[in-house]
Amino acid sequence: MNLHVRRRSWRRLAPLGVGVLLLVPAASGATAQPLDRPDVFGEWTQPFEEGGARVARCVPAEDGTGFVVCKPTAQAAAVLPDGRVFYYNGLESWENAQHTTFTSAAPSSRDSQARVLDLRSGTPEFTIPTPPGGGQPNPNIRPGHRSTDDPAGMAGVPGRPGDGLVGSAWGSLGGPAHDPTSPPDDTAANDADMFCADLIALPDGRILVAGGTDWYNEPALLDRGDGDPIDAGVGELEGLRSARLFDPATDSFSAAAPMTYGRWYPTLVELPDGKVLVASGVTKLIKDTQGSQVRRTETFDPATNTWTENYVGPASENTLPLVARLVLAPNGKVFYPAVGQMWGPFGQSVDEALFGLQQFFDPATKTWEVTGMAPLGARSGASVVPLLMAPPYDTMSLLTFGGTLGPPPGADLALPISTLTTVDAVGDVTNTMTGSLHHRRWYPSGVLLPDGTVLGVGGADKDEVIDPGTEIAVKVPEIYDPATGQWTEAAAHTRDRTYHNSALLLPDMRVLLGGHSPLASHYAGANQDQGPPFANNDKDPSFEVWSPPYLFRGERPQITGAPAGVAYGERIMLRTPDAAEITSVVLLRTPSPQHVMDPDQRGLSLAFTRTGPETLEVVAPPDGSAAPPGNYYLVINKEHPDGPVPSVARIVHVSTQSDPAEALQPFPDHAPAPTGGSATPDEDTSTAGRTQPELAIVPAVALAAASGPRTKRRRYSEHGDRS
Ligand SMILES: [Cu+2]
Repeated sequence: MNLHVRRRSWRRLAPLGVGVLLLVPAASGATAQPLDRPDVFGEWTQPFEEGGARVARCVPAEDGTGFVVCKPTAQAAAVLPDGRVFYYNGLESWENAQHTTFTSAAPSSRDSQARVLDLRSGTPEFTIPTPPGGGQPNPNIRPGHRSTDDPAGMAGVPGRPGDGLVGSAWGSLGGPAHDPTSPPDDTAANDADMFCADLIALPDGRILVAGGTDWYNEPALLDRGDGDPIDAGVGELEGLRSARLFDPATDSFSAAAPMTYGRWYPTLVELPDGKVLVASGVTKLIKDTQGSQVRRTETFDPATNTWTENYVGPASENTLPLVARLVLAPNGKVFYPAVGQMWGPFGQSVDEALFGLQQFFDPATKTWEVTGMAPLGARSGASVVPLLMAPPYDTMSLLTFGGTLGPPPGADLALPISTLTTVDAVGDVTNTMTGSLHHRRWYPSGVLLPDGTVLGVGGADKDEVIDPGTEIAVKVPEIYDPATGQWTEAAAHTRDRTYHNSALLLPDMRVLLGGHSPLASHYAGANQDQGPPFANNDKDPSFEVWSPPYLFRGERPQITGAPAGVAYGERIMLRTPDAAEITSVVLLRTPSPQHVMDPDQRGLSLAFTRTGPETLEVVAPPDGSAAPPGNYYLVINKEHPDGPVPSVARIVHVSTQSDPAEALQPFPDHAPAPTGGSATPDEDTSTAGRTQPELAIVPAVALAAASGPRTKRRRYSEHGDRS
């Protein structure tokens, strides 16, 4: 079968009830074409959400505040060792804000609610963890304290060494350290927000959530929480020192030790020994007077529940943007490719010109080293995805796509630029251009797929933090093929997925797309949907699942035996009735993205030999630099003329320890995409958004129900060309 799709035109039909667009071939085709081509574009499920469409998205709160409580959206998410999905909200309770964001968002905000989504049965099920907000309020709060009680803390200066440029300069002059914040003892409901923390899967499968937000007005002039008719003051988001651990065995949170530095929008990345590095983040976002983000890193040891500050001298400090993209490189050092989120607001730094420098952090020496200026300088809101690595894992290529250019405040318009940055085992770094996106997009998610291609999905055409509401959602995902260096479009998803979207590879090798928590249009309080021509900036708690084209190439291979624990360098035996047809064996780290950043995302193709009609001998990764310890998807790919066909994953634990027990397979072989569930209706009310070209494919059953053709035409050529 040849997947070469010749030039053709398509006609789009009217939306179904929930706004799904349909795609049918033009009547002018010489031969009848299939109505949908999931083997080329993949296929999305209908959106579904907690409680379904029959449960209102927002209901009155029971606490007597007059607030509403809304279903959380997956701003951050992680696949758990049992195959379920942990997620939590962003901008919780902004539906209750009044007036402008800058005066009312902070007192209206509440701690983000977490959920666990279970798709293993094929029907979405949702669980509420204990406590739902994760806990661990700002440890800097003193009882009865008002911000004005500590003017130096409220001013944010001088601070302490490492808090920022000012604190470090002050410390070098010998000045006495002073806490850079003065958080008020206001409502306790928003002192522990996981929003703007980073999350990471520890080697044992627990999820560490470090940092986050304490919301308050500073000064607070009027406060509904104190009985005043309105909120008035100047909003502040204090970066939390707090850290929490989510245990999937009990669906509950517990305290982790707090960090030394408060961090809002930090980055967590796992090191070769299973410890976790934290970098960047800011102590106070809005009235930041430190002149930069936190300049020192800390390392978390899960075995002792302790953070250790990494400081041996000035070379231990660095200036990085918010949510700086970091990745563990083949040389065992942490690489910063000069990508982050440049516009907070106000994530500016006085030395932000240095954000364009590519650098390594060496965990052994605890120092930074610059490798050079990134050719395009600093990039904001782009996605960074390591391509599949091959033995001996001495080279890693990072695909960086989308985003905007320039240090803060950066540009407004997103770009279609894609680059490859290659880092090798001796620390050499090279940068090259690769194929451009078809849709320029800020804030796309990037998902490495088991066939080595990368899904770029979601985002908007502008940096919507600059003027929220003016963005246009990009609903057509794209697939990058490293073999050709080209992107091809995929089937469009239904809902806007702009700021705070998240996309994860599920154990069945489908992609879960969720999250959409944009800022209020023009920072104008709760009235998030201001109607056309501006985008509907309501949050969206729904999910959609994409079945990639490789699931429409016939029977999938099966893993019938795999060890639960894989030790570095060992040879393991896999059982599969498809041994003769297996072309690759891959390991993919279980995902944990937030703010379209997953520093631990990585995939390794493993060397293997066929040792029998139903057995493969597979060579495990050599060490923690190639594969940091933790849970991975183990997947086998079967040969097919149109491209590899992956199995459903076994979840294996990679570390220094073997475990011959049978590895868990959370999803059954040959399971269809999840069915059941529904979502409250939503629509993009931006004028431009409604007229943007779209390509969407839905199952034939929905197609049969369609009526009322629309006549918009669009031409496509050579989709999915793999010849
Ligand atoms: Cu954010």
